[in-house]
Amino acid sequence: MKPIKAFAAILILVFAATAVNAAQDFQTVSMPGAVVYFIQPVDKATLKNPVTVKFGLKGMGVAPAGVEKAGTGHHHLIIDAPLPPMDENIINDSNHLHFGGGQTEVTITLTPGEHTLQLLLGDQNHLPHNPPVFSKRITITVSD
Ligand SMILES: [Cu+2]
Repeated sequence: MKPIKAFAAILILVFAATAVNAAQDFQTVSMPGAVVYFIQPVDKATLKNPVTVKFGLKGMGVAPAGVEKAGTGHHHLIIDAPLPPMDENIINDSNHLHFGGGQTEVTITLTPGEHTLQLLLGDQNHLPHNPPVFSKRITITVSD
């Protein structure tokens, strides 16, 4: 490798490492061992509308959006979508519901058929924690 190319490669590496650190710097640190999970429904459940979803959280606390308090966050319910980027504010749409008031359950109406649900904790700025705290993705069937 010619010296100029080696220098360019080093610059790119330094820039990439800085970018990774920057992403971690603005994220709220999660508590070690924190777990978010569904109290209900259970995975592979068949249900009728309306569907009540209850959010469980161990090892961290729930705080409303906008409240900066270490070891806390608020719930996001992801419906029929993959996990969003972990270093960006969680999108707010019909597939990504925010519970910025600190709610720990919701009752929703879904179209009949199969749906996936997943929980993702976000900090006061709707940003996933570092490391992120998300549940297993479950599948439910709505029968009516
Ligand atoms: Cu949010």
